[in-house]
Amino acid sequence: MKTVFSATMLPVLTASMLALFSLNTLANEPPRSPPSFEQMDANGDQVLTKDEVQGPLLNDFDRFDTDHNGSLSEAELPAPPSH
Ligand SMILES: [Ca+2]
Ligand SMILES: [Ca+2]
Repeated sequence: MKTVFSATMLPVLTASMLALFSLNTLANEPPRSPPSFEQMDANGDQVLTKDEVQGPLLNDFDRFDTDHNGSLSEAELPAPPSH
């Protein structure tokens, strides 16, 4: 009887584990697109300062800041990747 019980339960357990794994994978998946200008502009003044940007944008901040006023306007941002 023990063998029959295990054989019956195994697909159920496997399905449960797969479901949990899928949920966990979805939860940990990074956002597909980078944040929009509006999302990065935390104080809503229509320009991005160094404390509002992160990652590659912060690393290349001075390169993107073509008028060297210490902030990035939407026009100075590189175009988002098109799909
Ligand atoms: Ca801002
Ligand atoms: Ca600028």
